[in-house]
Amino acid sequence: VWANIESQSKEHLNRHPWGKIPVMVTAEGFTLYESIAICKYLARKYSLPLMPSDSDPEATALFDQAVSTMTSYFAESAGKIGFEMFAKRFIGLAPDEAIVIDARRSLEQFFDTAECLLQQSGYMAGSNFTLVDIYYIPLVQRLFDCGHGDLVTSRGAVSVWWDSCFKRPATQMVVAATKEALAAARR
Ligand SMILES: N[C@@H](CCC(=O)N[C@@H](CS)C(=O)NCC(=O)O)C(=O)O
Repeated sequence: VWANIESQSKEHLNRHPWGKIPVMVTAEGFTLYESIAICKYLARKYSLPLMPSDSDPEATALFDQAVSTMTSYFAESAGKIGFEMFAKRFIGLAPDEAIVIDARRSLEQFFDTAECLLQQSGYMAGSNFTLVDIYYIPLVQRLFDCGHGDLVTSRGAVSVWWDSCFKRPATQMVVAATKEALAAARR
């Protein structure tokens, strides 16, 4: 519903030519869309210790590699499960089971590889919590909401990684705010 009405309004398309969310507009009128770009901008602007310094090319390359890994091998499948099992419910449509099964198969493979990497590194872009871990949080939370949390809890290092992301106060605030927004949408 939102996609058809709100996101295609002229006002929103001026902010985001593809009619998606999120998009941010600062008090000074600087407009930016694409969640990865927005997070990087905020981390740079406020000097948050969430990504390597530009003066370290190798660390920056490994960070970029982890961002690309997330977008290429995780986000699409996790997004499909979220869309089929969560978003569609709000517009009264049933999930397409074949899409869910296929996406889950891809995620099994993704988390098998992530398990090996996380056993060595602890976090998605190395040994520190970074923006890349933050990029995963909403979609992993959505997998739990959709009954696919076992993809995470059945794997030791993935589970430890998720617990350390989930227990962070900022994550807890986002989870609580999301629950509140969903309850309001259902009322
Ligand atoms: N790559 C974009 C994805 C944007 C996106 O697909 N947003 C979804 C919500 S999570 C949306 O706006 N859906 C409404 C639509 O497709 O019309 C980002 O990370 O910002």
